[in-house]
Amino acid sequence: APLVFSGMQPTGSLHLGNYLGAMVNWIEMQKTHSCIYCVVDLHAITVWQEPAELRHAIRQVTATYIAAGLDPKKSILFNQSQVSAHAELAWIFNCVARLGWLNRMTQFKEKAGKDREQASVGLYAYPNLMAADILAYRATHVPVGEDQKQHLELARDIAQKFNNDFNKEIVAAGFEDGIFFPLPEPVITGPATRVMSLRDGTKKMSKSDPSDLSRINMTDDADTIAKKIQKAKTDPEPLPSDEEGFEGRPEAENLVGIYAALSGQPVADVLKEYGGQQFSSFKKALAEVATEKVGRIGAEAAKLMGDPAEIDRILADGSARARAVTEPVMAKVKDIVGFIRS
Ligand code: AQP
Repeated sequence: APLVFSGMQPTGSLHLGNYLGAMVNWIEMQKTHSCIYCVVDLHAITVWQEPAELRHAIRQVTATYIAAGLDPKKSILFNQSQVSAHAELAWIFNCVARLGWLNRMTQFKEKAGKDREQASVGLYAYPNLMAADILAYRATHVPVGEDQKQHLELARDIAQKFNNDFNKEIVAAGFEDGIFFPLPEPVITGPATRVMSLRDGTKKMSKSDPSDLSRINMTDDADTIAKKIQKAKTDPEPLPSDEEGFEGRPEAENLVGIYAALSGQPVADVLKEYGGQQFSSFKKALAEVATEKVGRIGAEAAKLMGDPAEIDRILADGSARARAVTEPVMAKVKDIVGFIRS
């Protein structure tokens, strides 16, 4: 049966890119699929996190998920470090994945920066942990933004290599088609699979961008959102009247794309309405839709943050349900690999 898995890092508060790129699909898929959604705290520490801030961010991300429409009764919602299968399977995958595969990962190159010698080993092995996140549940569908496409391909390669390397044991364990791990499919759909920085239309909107003006956080209030949109980089030309007019104008394309996604309209319709107008009037309309959507989610998340013990309880409950799924998978994995267990 299809099973959905996805996660986000508690490296700060979530932003509009996380929301439009992935979370909108998470919420939608709950209607038709069994879903498991994770706050990936083990991933977060691949770069330094202040412990008190990490603890706060785990709760904040959880609250934002719920405020955006994730139903913790229906879906499994938990934080990664409470389910040991993630780290255990990641180790096994460290021994399945090849150095050459990881050397090709562009996100590591971007995040490690120039001083690669100083990057953590965890940052390098990050994609193996991500493969473990998905495959510990033998999940089949992974709703993510565009930027995660390469990591998903690696997860498929790992699943395939594990199935091949251990074919004999997998068949002996009763999987006659030799498929123990399914090859997980990326679900990269929706109107905004790659939301760009408000300060630079060629860079993706990101939690780790040093400029807070580059992103709209899901915790921003109406004034902050309006200010960030007003300050968003644009060019001096009026809005184009069709999508071809975006050529060489990444900032214009990004702002119109965000507006279209938030208002649930095709980009062409937005351009029909605003084509030929100045950015000043368009930005007012954009601030309004953004405030409406983000403001509602932010306010609800803030309310939930008033009761951290309840958030911790939800995560504990989700973790217990997650462990119930991973335990039989890990028992099989250990048998297949040749470990002894009691
Ligand atoms: N700009 C974006 N547009 C569309 N989707 C995006 N995602 C992230 N940025 C955009 C999607 O959000 C999910 C969670 O991402 P993550 O928190 O695991 O880490 P990330 O992709 O590295 O996101 P950030 O914001 O850039 O975090 P930092 O700066 O901490 O690395 C994923 O599905 C991702 O595709």
